[in-house]
Amino acid sequence: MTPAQMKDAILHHLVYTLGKDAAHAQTYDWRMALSFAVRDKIVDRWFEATRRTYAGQHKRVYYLSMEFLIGRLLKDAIINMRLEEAAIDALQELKVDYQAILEDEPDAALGNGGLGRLAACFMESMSTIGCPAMGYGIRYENGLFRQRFENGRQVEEPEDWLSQRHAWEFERPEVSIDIGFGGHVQEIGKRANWYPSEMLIAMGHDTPIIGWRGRWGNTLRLWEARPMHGFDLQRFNRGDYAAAAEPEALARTLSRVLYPDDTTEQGKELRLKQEFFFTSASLRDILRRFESEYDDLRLLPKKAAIQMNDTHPAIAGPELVRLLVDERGIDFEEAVGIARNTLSYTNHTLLPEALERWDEGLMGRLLPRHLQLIFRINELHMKDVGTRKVTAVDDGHVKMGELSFIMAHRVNGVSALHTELMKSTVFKDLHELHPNRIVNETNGVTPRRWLLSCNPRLSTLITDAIGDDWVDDLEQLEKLEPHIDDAAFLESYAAAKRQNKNDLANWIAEKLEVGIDPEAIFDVQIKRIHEYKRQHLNLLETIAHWLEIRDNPNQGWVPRVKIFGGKAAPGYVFAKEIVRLTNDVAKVLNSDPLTSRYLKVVYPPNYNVSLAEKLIPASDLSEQISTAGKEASGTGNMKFALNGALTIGTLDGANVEIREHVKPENFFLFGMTADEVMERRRIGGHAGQAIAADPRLARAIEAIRAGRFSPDDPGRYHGIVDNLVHHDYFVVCSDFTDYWRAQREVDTAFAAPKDWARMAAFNTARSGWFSSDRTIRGYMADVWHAEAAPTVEDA
Ligand code: 26R
Repeated sequence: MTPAQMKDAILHHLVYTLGKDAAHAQTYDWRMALSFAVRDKIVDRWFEATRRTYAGQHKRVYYLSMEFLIGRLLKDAIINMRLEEAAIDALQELKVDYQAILEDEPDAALGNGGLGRLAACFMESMSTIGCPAMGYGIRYENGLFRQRFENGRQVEEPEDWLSQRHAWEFERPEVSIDIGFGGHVQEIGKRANWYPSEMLIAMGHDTPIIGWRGRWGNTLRLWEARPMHGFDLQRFNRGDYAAAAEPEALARTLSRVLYPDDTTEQGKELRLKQEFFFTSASLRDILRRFESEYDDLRLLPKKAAIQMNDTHPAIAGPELVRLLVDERGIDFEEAVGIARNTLSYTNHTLLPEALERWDEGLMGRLLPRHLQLIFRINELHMKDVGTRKVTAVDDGHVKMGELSFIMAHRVNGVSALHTELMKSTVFKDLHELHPNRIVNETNGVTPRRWLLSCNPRLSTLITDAIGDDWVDDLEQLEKLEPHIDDAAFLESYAAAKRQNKNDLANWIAEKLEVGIDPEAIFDVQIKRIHEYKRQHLNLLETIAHWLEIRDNPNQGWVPRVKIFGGKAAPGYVFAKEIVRLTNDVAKVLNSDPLTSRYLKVVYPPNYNVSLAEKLIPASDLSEQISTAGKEASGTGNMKFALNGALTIGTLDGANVEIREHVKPENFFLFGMTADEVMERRRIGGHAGQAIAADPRLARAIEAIRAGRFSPDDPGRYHGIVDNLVHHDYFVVCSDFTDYWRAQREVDTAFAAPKDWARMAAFNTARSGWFSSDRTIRGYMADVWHAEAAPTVEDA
């Protein structure tokens, strides 16, 4: 596409799709016009991919996920369609600011964190590879809440990304599926009829996901909940307007909000309803498509692979069995076999509070037929393996992890360490019974968004050095290794980082009114706020360091800016206190004339995908400091390493594999191993011992306790202090001393800029394995048994 053609396409959409003339168009209008112009190009590729999938009778992958944290889509689409030059030139002629247009797009925040962002990276990689696939989820009207700070405290506000027209989706009223809840079951022979007492409709909305160079496009189909019947006209005519609208409002609540809990189990009926709603709609859509092509349901596992992203779609097991048995007359045992060979399950956390369990009573009320089938599936499994030791139904609860395991032919962990821990802890018994079922598929990230698009300076440098094959074959980055010995290359590498840091410093000055020194170490911890991720360990080190600088302010300290980003679940009191403490610490440190040129803390609110895209390219140090054994993988850790930030981290999740790839000497390791953590917890008073042994730690805790960061309310953080001193389940105190040591090694290393640049460049060169393209190829080979289709020629 030439710039002139692009300009025509934009103007065409401006006038005929948006009904605006150029003289009156606002940023929003230009953004929509550009999006539609780009979308037109995508649609052609997308149709072609769909045609090829049908024509080649390829196996399809269905990725069922409660979350897709896709963020902004416009730049991604432009880059993958290779339309950047045309768009920039066209807009320049139209005198419209390209960057302002990109920034105008709201983030699609349909996820909480890692699990949802992984699903988004997977969608992009499947399209790049040409894996015929479809993502299925919920079209939340309100995505993850918007975070604001009020006197340092987190305030949540509804996020309303759909208050403007969404440029990328196509409404599919013809794809409307009825979903039932409640009611009763009538058994007739081996089958049963379920008569739900409540019905609503799931309507599809399709977003095309285009791969690199437009070679392939898949669909993300998100379900919107709609009422079966419109409003009640009788009631309306009687003047009872609220009651008339009630059934409609009730139905719509199912796709109203994304549950904002990152961990704590919410025994919420609405959540179970959401899970069944999107899972059932997706399965019925999948079967409908399958039956339009094939007439033997026993072929299903050959032609469809259905991935359950964590246990949120775990009801897929019993629902698929129900659809096969009750609605298609297949024998129960055979149906279980077909379902199991089609389904697979990814576990994303071993935290006990995040493993879903549903009360039998609730399940029986909402999904009476499914509860019956769960009992039968469980009995059949016990019969097959010849033991009653493991069970999916226990103590009046349905355990969704066990149910998923039993109903899947493959179960995977998301990093090597996490997979081993699955085998030895949560799924120990099931693993012994099914030793080939658990496999590892270490997570990855898409290099298109997380390098090419977010870090143009580094991307250009890389392409100048080794060509651009790295974009879809990221392990080509190893070709950078010889360049690392070239002083000119290293200098350019450092210069790109430096410019990224300047940009970020300017952005922070403008948005937060905090001045930061671009020469300082940009030390970044961005992720959901959680005790196991230990933002408070980072804060304790910050405070201890601050106190030490104050002791001796004229020594030549290596300047540092600590950047935090992340949201706390609204009901997670401890996490919210950490948010507030971070802001209180920032306030005191940033205004301390003795120390602020050496140490600052910034905490931009509302961390999300587009903020990550700004922060990661400008980072020097990546904080990956979770308690070993608790972070299943992490994916932010990979984005940082790829963009040349060095990691300070524990042997947890994918950190272990990152360290192996980038070499131990280019990674700041500290802390106990997962085994050591488990042992340390058994020692009574481990925290007290650690505090007694390290005066720096004792002083930092005392500063918080005495109210130095909350002088108007000295007791404000006694909860945090008591937890640290008396419980400290996440062994913050026991890891502090080694963390401190590693941080001082960071100072020393950073003071030698050439060596630092070499280490950073080495991280980039060795991060190729962490591409989600590699991860997807692993799933295709080991889990889905699917092959790529022949892709379309390059865009
Ligand atoms: C059940 C419900 C309350 C719930 C629990 C936990 C809902 C959502 C979650 C989020 C979890 C499971 C999550 O995001 N896990 C993260 O998955 C990433 C992708 O695999 C990992 O990198 C990351 O380590 C892990 O915490």
